[in-house]
Amino acid sequence: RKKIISMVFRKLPGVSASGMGLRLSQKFVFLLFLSGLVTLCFGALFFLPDSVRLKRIFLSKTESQPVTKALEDMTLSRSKTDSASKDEKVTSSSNQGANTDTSFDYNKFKKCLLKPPLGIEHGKPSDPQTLQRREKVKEMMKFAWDNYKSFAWGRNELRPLTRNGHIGNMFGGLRGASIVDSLDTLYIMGLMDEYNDAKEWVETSLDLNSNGEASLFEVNIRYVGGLLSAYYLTGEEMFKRKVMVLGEKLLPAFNTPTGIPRGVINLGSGTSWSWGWASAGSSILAEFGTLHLEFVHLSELSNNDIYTEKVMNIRKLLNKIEKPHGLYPNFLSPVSGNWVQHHVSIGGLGDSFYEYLIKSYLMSDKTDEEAKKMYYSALEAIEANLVQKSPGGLTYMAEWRGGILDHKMGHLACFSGGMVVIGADDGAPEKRQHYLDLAAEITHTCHESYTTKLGPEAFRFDGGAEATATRLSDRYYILRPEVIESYMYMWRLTHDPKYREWGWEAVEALEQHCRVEAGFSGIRDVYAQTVSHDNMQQSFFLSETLKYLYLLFSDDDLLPLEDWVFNTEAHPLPVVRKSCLQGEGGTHDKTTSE
Ligand code: DMJ
Repeated sequence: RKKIISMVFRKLPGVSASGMGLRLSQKFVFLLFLSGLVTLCFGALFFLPDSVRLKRIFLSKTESQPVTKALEDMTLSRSKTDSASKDEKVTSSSNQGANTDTSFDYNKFKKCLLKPPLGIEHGKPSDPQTLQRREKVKEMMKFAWDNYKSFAWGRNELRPLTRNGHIGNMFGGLRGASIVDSLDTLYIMGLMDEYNDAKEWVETSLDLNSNGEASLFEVNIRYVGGLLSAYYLTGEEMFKRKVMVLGEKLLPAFNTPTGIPRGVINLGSGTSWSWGWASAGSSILAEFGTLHLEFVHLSELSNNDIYTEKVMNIRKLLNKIEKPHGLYPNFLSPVSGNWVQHHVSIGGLGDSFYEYLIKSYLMSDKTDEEAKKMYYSALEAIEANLVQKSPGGLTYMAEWRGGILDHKMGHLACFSGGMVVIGADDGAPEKRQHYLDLAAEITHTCHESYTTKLGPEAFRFDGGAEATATRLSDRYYILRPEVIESYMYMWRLTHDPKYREWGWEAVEALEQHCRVEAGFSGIRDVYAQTVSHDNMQQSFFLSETLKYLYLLFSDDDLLPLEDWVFNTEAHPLPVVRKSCLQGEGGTHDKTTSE
């Protein structure tokens, strides 16, 4: 420091070499220099990309808003129960004195459902064969769960061959992904002992004070989605308290120049950044575009608009930005708000963004006209640019790279049969039949890719290939749900029995190829004669694959589509009936409620 000061003085003209005057001016100049330095340092910190905490302290009142409102709610609901866990107690102490009752009225919510609330008897099929198939799926769930409980309890996933747990690095130190992902599946299947074990674990052991690097998308779809649906299905306040604490921890990810969140967030510090593999620090369409359903419900439960504002801001930007041929590329800069690459896909990196547009419309009780408009225009652009017919007559969705088509479809893209069919009714009347046909054709293509009754990660339509994986690296199957998901929606909306038959083929194949002594495992090559297991029971197998199979063999009154939309991890979230919730409540025949 001395060196710097003397350098500064040496350059200052007019400073006398001796006496009082010199000491005073030296002090003055020194103070001036020091204050300049401090200002510079603070300024620089604000412009660092991850200066989230500083911004929180010094800027915007809206950043602190969720804390107060969400906690008001929690404080009030906590007075009804004394089982709040450590993480909730810590935050509640900062909210002494909140006294406005903003808590969500669960009973009113139940009255606003069109079909009566849940009971485990719902959906029981009268036909004995279907019932037997449904029981089989329930047995598979119990088997997967029991093994997870025996060998991996509290870890994120089960490794069924080595009989141990897997933690991974997607959830920022959060544990028990398989437990949170399974809550609603166990509940709707009536596996009540298992559900109660899961609930107790969430209550006593789900520690939200973790400090690791999490995928915003994965934590949102699995943990936030799982806790929200557990709350809505059961009315257990504990799930609501947990999800509000977690929801708030995700908010700093939106502190970017555009409000488009980055992909990775440290749940402890709130610092966020982009995936190293995402080009030029971009955010991924399927990640920032798959928050809407959960965030709207976080606002509903907390009576705080901040969550809805965050996702509506994303939508505003997407609406404004120019889209090549009406398409949405997969990479967007959270700094400039511009597309980074022109790669468009209905599979990985793009998929659930489109899904959430139509589901936002449906979940809003068909009032969200903007989501509706965006969905049907996106679908039109997809049809014009991506939908193809193979020489063998199979309809598929190719990928688009700056105008050049890659004739490949991922397993992930097979959800789109289900997406197109749930949106068929609300499109232009003259398009209704067309959408039903398109959904059926895509689902048929995906079924064709299941040549060994399970299908590869990606299949191609070039060089003579017809829905087959031509590369060894594309031949794995990791217990993914998308094809079965489309069977379930196609069944619900057409009641064509072939979808139940196709679902049953998948059950038999899962039993034959993926069931091992201690759980279910993915396989490395769906075409190989001798099976090679990947030693992983993914949490989405319990959350999605088995749930969709169970629903496929259930009657339509189990989670009726008039009342529920499924998030992209198959967690059911209720349709928000604003006028009913704000009024007297009660849309269904009260004699059948409870
Ligand atoms: C799930 O986590 C979700 O379905 C997500 O949208 C895509 N990937 C997996 C299942 O394949």
